[in-house]
Amino acid sequence: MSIHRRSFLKATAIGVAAEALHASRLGAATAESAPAESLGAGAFPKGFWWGAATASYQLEGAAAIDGRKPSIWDTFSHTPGKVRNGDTGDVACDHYHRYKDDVRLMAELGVKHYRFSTSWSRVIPDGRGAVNEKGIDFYSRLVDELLANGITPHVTLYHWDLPQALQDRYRGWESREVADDFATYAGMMAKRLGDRVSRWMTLNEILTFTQLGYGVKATAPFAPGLALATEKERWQVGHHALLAHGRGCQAIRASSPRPCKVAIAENFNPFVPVIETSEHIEATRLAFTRSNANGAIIVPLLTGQYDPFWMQQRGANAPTIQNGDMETIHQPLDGLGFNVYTGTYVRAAATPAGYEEIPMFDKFPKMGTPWLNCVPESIYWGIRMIGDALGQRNLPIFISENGCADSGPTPATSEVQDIDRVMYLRAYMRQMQRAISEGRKVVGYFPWSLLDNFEWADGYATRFGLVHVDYTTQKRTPKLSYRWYQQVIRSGDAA
Ligand code: PNW
Repeated sequence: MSIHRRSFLKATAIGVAAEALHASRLGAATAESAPAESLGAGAFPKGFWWGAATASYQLEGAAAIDGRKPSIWDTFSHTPGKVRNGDTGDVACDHYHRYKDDVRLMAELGVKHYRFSTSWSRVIPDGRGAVNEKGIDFYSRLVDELLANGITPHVTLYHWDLPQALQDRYRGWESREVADDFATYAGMMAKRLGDRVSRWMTLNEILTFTQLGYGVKATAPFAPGLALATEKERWQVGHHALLAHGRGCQAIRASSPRPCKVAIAENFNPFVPVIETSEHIEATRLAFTRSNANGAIIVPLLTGQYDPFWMQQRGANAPTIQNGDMETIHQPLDGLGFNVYTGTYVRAAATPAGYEEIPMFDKFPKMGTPWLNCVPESIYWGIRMIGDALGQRNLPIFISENGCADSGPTPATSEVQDIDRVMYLRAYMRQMQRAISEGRKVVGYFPWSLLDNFEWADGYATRFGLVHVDYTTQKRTPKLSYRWYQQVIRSGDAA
């Protein structure tokens, strides 16, 4: 086994020399120092994707440059009172102009895979119709820069920044028409970049952008910030997003000049058994399919049917499904992106659903931001339940996002000692490795995020980056977690 090969190598003179060479190249350790950071027993599969993730509106900036028109997030962030401190994505990390520096940061980190999203309103400014060549050109240059640095692009086509023109035309995701417009956009991107990009994701986190964008009364936290009157309308919006995913998959495959792989990035709720006994594991399995978060999205995506228990519970509030919709939604997938931050503990209970969620409390350990309860087992159980609850044991899963906000001080001049993030990532990665060691098909890991960036309604005050960004000077400073992850990649690749 490769792990044996590695311990053997280390015991030899050649091994020591190789370690020293590695160390001096990275400049972070000496020949005498301890072996590179290891996540414990068990090797990572050969060719495991070590990556990093970002999204267009959160880092690009250049909001009104080279023909880009507003998205719903431009409108929302410019509406007083919607985003903390009145922050907007107008400049963000100015990645549009600094992408070469950022690719260099990735190369130094050692990642061979990069997940980013394309801004629909940069490439089709009115949402439908004319293509903006300057917008395409930016992504084309970015892809070339990545490839020149040995980094594989993984492109997400929708990370919440719908062209405002489509919101104005037919109220965005409230209309079925959005599925056709998304498919046209997705097909166009596959056609234009598909000679160099072969890994696609359709949408990011359907439940988040539909329920938080259209479904929270009074203080709607996410764009477009419309509180729809009924629960049925909210689930209908989700249904339209599922349709857009299905139509998008078809369009990508039909338009790509080369064979390509299509996935989606979802933050299904990774329920965790309170104690790992068979009764609580069974409760976890029930929660996994029956809960609101999963029954409405991941279940139909992967099985072609809304969860029957979930449908029955919705009653008259269930979404309206037209003939052929479920077939459209249920496209074969080449992989599943799992965005994982936190989880919900469950136990067996004599309730109609057969389980009970354990409520979280204020003092439960949290990471940097109030919603982020530290639940490392969530990554293990999420991966496991895609197999055990949905029968998808052969579907390759990659962690498309995992990370936390800083909770300590973030000095702008010296390295940020984000020991909290290191603790968090180490704990989650070990749980991912547990799943791998049990034979679950986990093919990659993309921490969120490469850089501090525009954290939606939290603005710039909440920082998720491995690299600190000083928004006044745009200076990038790798944090301790960046150095740590560099060592993990090195040790993972060597194993
Ligand atoms: C993700 N939750 O959203 C998004 O994909 C990123 O754009 C975002 O920056 C990142 O997480 C950090 O927030 C989430 O409530 C939103 O569990 C909410 C949750 C999880 C992820």
